[in-house]
Amino acid sequence: MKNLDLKSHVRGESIYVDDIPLVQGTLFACVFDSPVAHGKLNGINTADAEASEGVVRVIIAKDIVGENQIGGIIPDEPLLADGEVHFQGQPIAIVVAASEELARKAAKKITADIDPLEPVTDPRVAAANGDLIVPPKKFILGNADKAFLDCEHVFEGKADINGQEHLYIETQGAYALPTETGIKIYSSTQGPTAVQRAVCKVTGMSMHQVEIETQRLGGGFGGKEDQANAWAAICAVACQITKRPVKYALHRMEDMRMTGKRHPYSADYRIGLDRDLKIVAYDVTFYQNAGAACDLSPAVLERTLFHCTNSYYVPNVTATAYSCRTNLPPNTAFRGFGGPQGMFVIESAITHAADKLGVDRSEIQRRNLISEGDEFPYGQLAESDAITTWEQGDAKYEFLRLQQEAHEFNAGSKYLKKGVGIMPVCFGISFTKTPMNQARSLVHVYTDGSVAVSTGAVEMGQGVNTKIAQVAADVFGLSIEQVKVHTTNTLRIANTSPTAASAAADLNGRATEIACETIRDRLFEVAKILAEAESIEQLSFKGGYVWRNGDRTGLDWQTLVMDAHLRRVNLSEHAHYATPGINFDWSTAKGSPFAYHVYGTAVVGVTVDCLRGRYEVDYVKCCHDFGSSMNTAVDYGQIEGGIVQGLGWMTVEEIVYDANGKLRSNALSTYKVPDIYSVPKEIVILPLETDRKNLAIFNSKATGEPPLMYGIGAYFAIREAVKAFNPNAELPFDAPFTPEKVLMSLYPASTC
Ligand code: MTE
Ligand code: LUZ
Ligand code: MOS
Repeated sequence: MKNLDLKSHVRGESIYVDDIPLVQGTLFACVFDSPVAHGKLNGINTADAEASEGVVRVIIAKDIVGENQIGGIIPDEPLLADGEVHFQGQPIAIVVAASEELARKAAKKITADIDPLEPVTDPRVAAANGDLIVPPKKFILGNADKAFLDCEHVFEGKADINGQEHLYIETQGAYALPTETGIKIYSSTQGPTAVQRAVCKVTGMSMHQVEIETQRLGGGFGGKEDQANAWAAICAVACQITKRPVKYALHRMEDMRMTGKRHPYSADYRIGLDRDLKIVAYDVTFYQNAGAACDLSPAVLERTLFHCTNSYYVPNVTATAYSCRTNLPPNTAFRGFGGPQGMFVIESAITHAADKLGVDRSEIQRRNLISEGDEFPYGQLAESDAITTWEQGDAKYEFLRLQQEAHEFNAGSKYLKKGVGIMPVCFGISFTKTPMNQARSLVHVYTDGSVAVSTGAVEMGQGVNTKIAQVAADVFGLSIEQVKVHTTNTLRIANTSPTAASAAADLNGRATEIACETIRDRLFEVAKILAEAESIEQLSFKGGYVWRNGDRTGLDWQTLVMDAHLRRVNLSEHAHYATPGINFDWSTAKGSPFAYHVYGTAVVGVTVDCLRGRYEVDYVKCCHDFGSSMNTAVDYGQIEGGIVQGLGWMTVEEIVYDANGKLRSNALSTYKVPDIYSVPKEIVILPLETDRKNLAIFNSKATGEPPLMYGIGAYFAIREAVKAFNPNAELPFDAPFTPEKVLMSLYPASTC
């Protein structure tokens, strides 16, 4: 079963915000944003813009009817700067004009009177200044301080990880229309309810006046979990003031400049091992670069802690995390949500130990994989293990043979060197904030037998609508063509969690399953009469027919549905699902927050050109825990995409802000992403064979985020290859490993 959007994508018929037919009288917004990263905002000169051709209105902070505030977790983010500016790209004024071009032209005529203040871009400097978004967070398991005293080997060091631009193909955007009750907004958002709340805040309207509609996204990757809010709020404010429809679809460079990215982190680690290379103690401190406002940073920070020991069992852990306020655009959710950064640090610590002890890093990795029943630092016990994917991957791909092949190749090659990196991954599925793990589904069976489903899930390319349609088709025994999954709309489905945490198919799929089963059971009662069955247990639906005791009856689905309607049976259902059995208590920093974990192990092979510093990824081969996939086409696509996105983050994608907080990598000419020529030559996926039951929809585990972290293996593979060329290289743990950094590390400084 392929992704249902396939054909409309290929034909160019899929509708994104910028494709919505415009209503007569539509105006266009454009933002004037801060040219300075930190300063006192004394005044804004809008007169020239106001006099500019086609301009209907210029809006500044004091014009906002409701509150000038869009902060979700903490109210620390004005929609429009007022009195101060905190990052380059911070919206200051909104120009509303008759066309996109005229709005942009006018916005260029605005100037701001700003007294610059010293910007801070380094999270460690912010932490030293005491400038934290929230108080530090900590996980403690066992007693690391005490355990270090008995360790045979102790190593400490520092690891740095850069951010990542989301680069969704569809940029941020929204289209607001005035309605009789309030306002309707088409938004490219992962979180229609989050947009609704932000719009209510800035307009002063109630939630029942505000309708948010989302057809699909041209990618979100976390970048539209929270950060779609601002653009919808801007359109809403302009719509409310002008009483006209207002649209804003950002240009790529506006989007790159004004929106936040994956959080960069800097971390200090200390790792202690015993004689048998068992990790006995781990102490880690994370400095998260949150940017200028809270956004989702505390939740991201928490997931960094949740995944700070990755797939390993470490009995004594102290993990501390600081969310540091800097003068960068507020950083936000990005596939993995802080988890990948936590994992990179322990992988660095293990590699450090391996280097010093003269063993292969995979030896330390393998000896410390978590077993069923082991305790994570947050108190949950592993309901499964990391050893099985490692062993099944090893059996199929022969890790040692791959490593030996690389060594043999290197012995006979002067300037090309190969490296191999193994990367086990363990990722918890559920929002770590327990109340967010709920969803609703609205299912209608129409009298012609067709089925319409609405849920809170947002389709963003990950195939969630295909999976939801499969659920309904499966429960009713219909073909997928008889089911349509409709737009995500806050009038049909209220109080939604964002489509995030890889949990959308689980949560919304489960709610859909419950709704469909409720309708199915009502229909069984009718079928029992029509098909003359003794009990409903004898009945089933398959292939558009009612079956009795395993035999097809003459009663077809459409006849049954119409008959049920004439008997006044309810053919609609609105169902609710909440993940059972999960909890987390921050007062003790313990609990069982995850419905289950996804495990996997990848082996990544690279070849480095040691004259030029360039490299190629030869292969990524993984053994991945799908549970039992309900859609292999979609899930394999998620794994391939996740791997390439993870590789990009670890290798070529480099975000550069200068000391003044100006984004230098502000376009695709200066920010490199993996293209078709730089993706791995080979990606092999081996599904883990397991019959374990889990809370996933149809026992099919989430695939959205976990595969991204296989990309971390490439960093360490490149490092191996560099060491093969220059065994004395000084190799700090500082991702991404760009070709430039590789080149600089291949040769001693004196020869460059
Ligand atoms: N795949 C595509 N094609 N586009 C996306 O934007 N987002 C990722 C992942 N895969 C994304 C994607 C992220 S960050 C998440 S959390 C999950 O999809 C969300 O969808 P799911 O919960 O249905 O897996
Ligand atoms: N979003 C969120 C997430 O709000 N909470 C989470 O735990 C999470 N995890 C992954 C991605 N997005
Ligand atoms: Mo994904 S970072 O949970 O949107």
